[in-house]
Amino acid sequence: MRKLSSFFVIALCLALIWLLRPAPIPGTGFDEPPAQATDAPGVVVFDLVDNASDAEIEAFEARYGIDVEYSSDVSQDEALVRATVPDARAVLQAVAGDPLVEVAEPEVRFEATGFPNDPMWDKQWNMRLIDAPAGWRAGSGRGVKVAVLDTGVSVVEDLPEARVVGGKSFIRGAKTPADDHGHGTHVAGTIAQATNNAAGVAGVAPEVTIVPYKVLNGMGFGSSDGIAAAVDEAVDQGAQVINLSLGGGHSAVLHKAVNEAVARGVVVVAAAGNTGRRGVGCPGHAEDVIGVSAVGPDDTRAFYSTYGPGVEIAAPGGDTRQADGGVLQDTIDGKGGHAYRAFQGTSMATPHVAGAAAVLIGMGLDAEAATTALYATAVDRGDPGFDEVYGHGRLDLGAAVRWVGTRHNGLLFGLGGLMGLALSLLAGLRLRSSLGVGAVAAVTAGGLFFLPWLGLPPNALLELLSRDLISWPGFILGAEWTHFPLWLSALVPTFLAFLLGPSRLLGGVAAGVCVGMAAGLCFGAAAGTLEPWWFGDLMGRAWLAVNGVGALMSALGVVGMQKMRQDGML
Ligand SMILES: [Ca+2]
Ligand SMILES: [Ca+2]
Ligand SMILES: [Ca+2]
Repeated sequence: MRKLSSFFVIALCLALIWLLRPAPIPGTGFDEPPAQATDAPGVVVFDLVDNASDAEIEAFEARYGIDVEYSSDVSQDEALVRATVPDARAVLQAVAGDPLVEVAEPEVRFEATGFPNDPMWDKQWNMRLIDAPAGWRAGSGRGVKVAVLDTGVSVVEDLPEARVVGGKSFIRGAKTPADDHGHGTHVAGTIAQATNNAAGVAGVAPEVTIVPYKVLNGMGFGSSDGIAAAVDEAVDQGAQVINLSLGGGHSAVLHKAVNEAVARGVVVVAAAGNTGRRGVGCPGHAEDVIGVSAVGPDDTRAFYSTYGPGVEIAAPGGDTRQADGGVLQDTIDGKGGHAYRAFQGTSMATPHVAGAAAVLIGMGLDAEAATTALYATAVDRGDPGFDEVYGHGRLDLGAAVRWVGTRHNGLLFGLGGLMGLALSLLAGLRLRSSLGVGAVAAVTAGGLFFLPWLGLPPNALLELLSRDLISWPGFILGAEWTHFPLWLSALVPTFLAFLLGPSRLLGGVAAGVCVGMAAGLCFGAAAGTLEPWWFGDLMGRAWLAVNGVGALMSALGVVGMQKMRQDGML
């Protein structure tokens, strides 16, 4: 019976972890897709089986009709070689499965620049102000559809074709949603500019898909019914965020369209306007539409920004009167080419918010939760609290991402606590002991995640205590140690179980740590948030799951010992 219920607990906890797993939480690095080979001539790099003999390498060359050389004069032991080939993709396909080849890839160019390597990054004060790099660490809005309703969007050097998909023109005479003005492409660039591609500038959410809807003509004008129709269409096509860097007099038709979009779970973001006065235009004034006012490089309201009821948040719109004070993105130059242009306006502020919302949605939040996170973490500017000029405050994507991370720890805290309590109660421990095990498990799994909210002066110890035990090596030794496989295993829990399990005082603590670690490991396996070294994704998850169950077994052992002690059998 005891055995049966123990297995039942394990199954229940694992099912809970799987069901409650949230969206992936940011990893520690910028997750670049692997380099793609083209069928053009190029250099292919092969990591051959270590200490491959000269004869083996010569046979390899003969097999594929290529001529390899060592990558450097010390590469012989690692058998790292390179070859210039006429068709890189064909060669890579041909060598796939060759027992001599450990890894093969097209040569990847690296530069000795910082991150990101976009050469004009230093002019992007706006991206630094909102902490856009935090968004890149959080997945860059991968897989999220952002509809840009504007003058159209054209593919330019720093906005690759793969990022701009589908769309439609609602302007008579314009067959496609291509841009014939420059405004829409610039706006799309702020959201999705190719980032860390060693060209041009960066964007807030470079992995999103931009769906362009041309609702403004080449002069920058459009009509309320065309815009309303495009809003409906964008929602029908599955857009999760709609960017409206436009505004005008009140339109009941447009008002209804945006309200319906929000009701259907879409984040709708609109510019407050550029009148410099009080009185937000339509559709930004709509209650459920995120109205965006603009700040300049000094982080105060830009001189042109409209304010008043309807503004929910502020974001960088720039001030081109100052040197490098505008918002710099890639757009069409009107002569068939492209140019990096600095614009200003609430139109430029709006896509920062749309991109930030897309990053949060990409982390697994729904529209409402993403909006809440943006509001809750905006940096308060102007009058204390909510005000008509900055709304909830100025956008801070870094704070929003961290806020979501805290929620992740909060969830693990609850899960770990529940598992510890259930396990102990089902094993027959008294309520008081069970609560103790649950409490230790909760803190182990989620850390004292609420500490940052207490308003204490920041210090490293508080930060450490606010983290889950699994992330401690990453915090103490450096981010890469977060994924050290021997820590992400049942090793420490099992050791603790043996060492402290028999102790009357510390047995419960050991059981709690085991359960907390088990919760963290199983959660990592389910959500894919932990990536142990040496393993691929699937093997890594299997490692975490097996070790999570192992840690749980250790916990069961300790709890069993405690029960025997309780019954006077030990
Ligand atoms: Ca770029
Ligand atoms: Ca509003
Ligand atoms: Ca304020």
